[in-house]
Amino acid sequence: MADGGFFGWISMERTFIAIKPDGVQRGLVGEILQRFERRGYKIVALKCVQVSEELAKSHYADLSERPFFPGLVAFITSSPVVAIVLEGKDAVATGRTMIGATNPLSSAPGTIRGDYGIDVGRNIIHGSDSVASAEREIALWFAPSEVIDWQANQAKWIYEKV
Ligand code: IDP
Ligand code: MG
Repeated sequence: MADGGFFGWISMERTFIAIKPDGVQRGLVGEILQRFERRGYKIVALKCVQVSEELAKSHYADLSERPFFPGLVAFITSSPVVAIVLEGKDAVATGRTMIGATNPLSSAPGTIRGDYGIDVGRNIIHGSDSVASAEREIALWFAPSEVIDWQANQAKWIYEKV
């Protein structure tokens, strides 16, 4: 993987992205993937998942005491989710920037939630909020064999040093 070149303190990372049931039902999978691909992020894992209650509760364990938790679990298990691992420089924080604020009404136009969403409980997409969360979520959603190490031929046209 790239060492980051001049901006070497920004590391190559993996982040967990999930297109939620609303994004899948609304036919936004292609548009969302295209944004990340065009930016230069590499897809290293991808699958369609009918989420179990167990997986939903584990994924959102930090929010289990919140009043909206039952509704969130019901929503995320209601219809398929597209689960993705993206790899690239600063993938976690830049992924969150591209996704936008939790409440779509507060998300800037140009972000995924700012372009496609209105209600907080229908905000289209999940993205890991830290490198530690990304590691936990990738391990929760994917078997190690489902996450692929591969070299993108275009890497040298995206990064100054590869
Ligand atoms: P994030 O997805 O931007 O990281 P979190 O605070 O981690 O936001 O919340 C996880 C998810 O829980 C949100 O994306 C949203 O789907 C849902 N959620 C958060 N706050 C609310 C709320 O106040 N009402 C309903 N759903 C909420
Ligand atoms: Mg979160």
